[in-house]
Amino acid sequence: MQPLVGLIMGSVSDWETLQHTAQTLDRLNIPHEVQVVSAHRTPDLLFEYVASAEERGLEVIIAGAGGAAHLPGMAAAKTALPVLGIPVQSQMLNGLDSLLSIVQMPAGVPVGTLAIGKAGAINAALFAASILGNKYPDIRVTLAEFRRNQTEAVLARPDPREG
Ligand code: RP5
Repeated sequence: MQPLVGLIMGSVSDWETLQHTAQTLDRLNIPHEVQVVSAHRTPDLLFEYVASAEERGLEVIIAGAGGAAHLPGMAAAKTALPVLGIPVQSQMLNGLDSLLSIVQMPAGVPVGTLAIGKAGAINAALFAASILGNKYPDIRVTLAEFRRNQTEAVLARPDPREG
């Protein structure tokens, strides 16, 4: 199926976090592609990837990076597609560096910034589903089902002492 989401990350080391995005997209049946594209190590590839994203049929870009995490911001600079940024938890500063690098965009070039780490990785996929659900009824239905199951799972176990 034609990918609707482009999931990119600054390094293979980001996959440990970003795999949760891919798994959630799989769970929601959202076709996606995955690629390592580094803002610093492969800047030309980044520009080519993002500049051609729309004509290749991508409708959302999810970019995860850690440390001096310029990937989401630079991706947003090259496309008007929605770009969601996931701050990967860095070793030295626990991801606060990643978060601030991604969230503090200048007015005019937005990145939808998620939480640091696994929660942000999962929520980026759910956010993409919300965006795509406006156009694709199947995705809207699948997302509603995901939310319903989540609610039922919480209601089914009100007392945490019971397994
Ligand atoms: C960033 O630098 C990547 O997104 C990664 O989170 C971080 C470290 O990369 P590696 O040195 O592990 O390749 O560009």
